[in-house]
Amino acid sequence: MAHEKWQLEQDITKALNAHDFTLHFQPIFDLKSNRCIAAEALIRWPGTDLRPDQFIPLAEETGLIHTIGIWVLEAAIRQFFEWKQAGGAIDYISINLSVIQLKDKNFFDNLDAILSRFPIETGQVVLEITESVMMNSDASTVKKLNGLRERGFSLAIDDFGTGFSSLNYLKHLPINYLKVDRSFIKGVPNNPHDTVICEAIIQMSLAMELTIIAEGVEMPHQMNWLASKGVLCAQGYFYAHPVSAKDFQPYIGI
Ligand code: G
Ligand code: G
Ligand code: MN
Repeated sequence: MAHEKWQLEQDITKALNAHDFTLHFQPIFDLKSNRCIAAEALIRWPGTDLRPDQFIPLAEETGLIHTIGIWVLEAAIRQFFEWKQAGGAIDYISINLSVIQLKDKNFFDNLDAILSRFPIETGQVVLEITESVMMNSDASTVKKLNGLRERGFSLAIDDFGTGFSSLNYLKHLPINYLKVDRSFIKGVPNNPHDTVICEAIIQMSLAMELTIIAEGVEMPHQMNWLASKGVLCAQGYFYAHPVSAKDFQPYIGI
């Protein structure tokens, strides 16, 4: 096991040097117009069958996430910049950020360097952070999240609903979006528990002026229920799987 981890760490380092990683993009749809309005960038490792939930946790453990994470930010922001330049009809790009990345003292310098090369509207970038990490955030993390907001970025809580024991933290964090975890979306509208939880999350987000993005929408009845409750955005296999940059372009008219 220890050996496997060590091997994986070596392989990640090699893959970074060889530029082996790539990004896929999952369309995010507007429920009213039924059109693609945005994309979530998701890292892929071609030539292996490793999924990000297999190698991102190790990257977080070893610190390799700093290099991977900056690569993801640069690749996603560059792609968004190019799509905008080409006249793509895309409102924003959503990028997964590991909170550990914020602990790198060079993080903001690296980020500012990316923004100077690809001068996008930072208001059109959503940074997704998982809920469990948000809940445990210390004062210095909160300060850095505020630093991201000051630069204009929007912040989303990813996998919302899977890790909460207190909603108090929501009041103290500079959040704009909630991405409702697909484990709840799965059961609507047939499973009463999932449905009640989703209704509560929707009510709360309205009161707190947070925009909901429903994840993992696979069936038309889920989509219809969400639309009837006033949810504005959704992603999932019902609309589209994550696809390569080239295959994403038709979704935004280029
Ligand atoms: O699409 P998928 O199976 O690949 O993603 C699995 C998990 O990996 C998701 O929870 C997603 O948030 C995470 N993930 C995908 N891409 C990235 C990335 O670029 N950075 C981070 N930190 N997590 C990612
Ligand atoms: O945690 P995060 O939301 O970043 O995870 C995105 C993950 O969800 C990726 O692994 C992506 O491939 C996966 N995904 C996207 N849409 C669907 C869906 O409709 N159903 C399921 N089961 N997984 C999905
Ligand atoms: Mn995500």
